[in-house]
Amino acid sequence: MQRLTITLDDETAQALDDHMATHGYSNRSEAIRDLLRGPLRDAEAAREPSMPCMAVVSYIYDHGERDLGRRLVLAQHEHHALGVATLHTHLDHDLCLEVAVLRGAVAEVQDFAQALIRERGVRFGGMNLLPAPKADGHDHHHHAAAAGGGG
Ligand code: NI
Repeated sequence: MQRLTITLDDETAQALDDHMATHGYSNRSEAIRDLLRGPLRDAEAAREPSMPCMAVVSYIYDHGERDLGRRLVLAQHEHHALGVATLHTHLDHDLCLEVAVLRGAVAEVQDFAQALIRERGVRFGGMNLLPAPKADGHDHHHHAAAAGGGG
């Protein structure tokens, strides 16, 4: 363990306290540790650009703004090899929330995710990088046979 002293502006400190209250944290160290883990894991993954990974990219956008809905669909088709699934929900008359699950090399997945998030008009974009399951994890055919078939 190392002991660090950090300085936060009032607004950030208040946001941290609110976050702690919402999520039931009783000490600041624990809350800050959990907040840092995701970004640090992403940063670590980014150092291995060829490593296979999964990513969950989420963003809100106004589908009518400068043809944004169409542009996002085109971008996804251009990167279809990275796409695993997309969830789209219409939040109101104008706003859509999309969650895209991607799989591929870290560098490609990050480039595509950044491109989606940076499209003009996209709001609240965020990405989580997750390690991809190992391809040699287990034998699917053996697994299916043991379970009595069914694929
Ligand atoms: Ni929509």
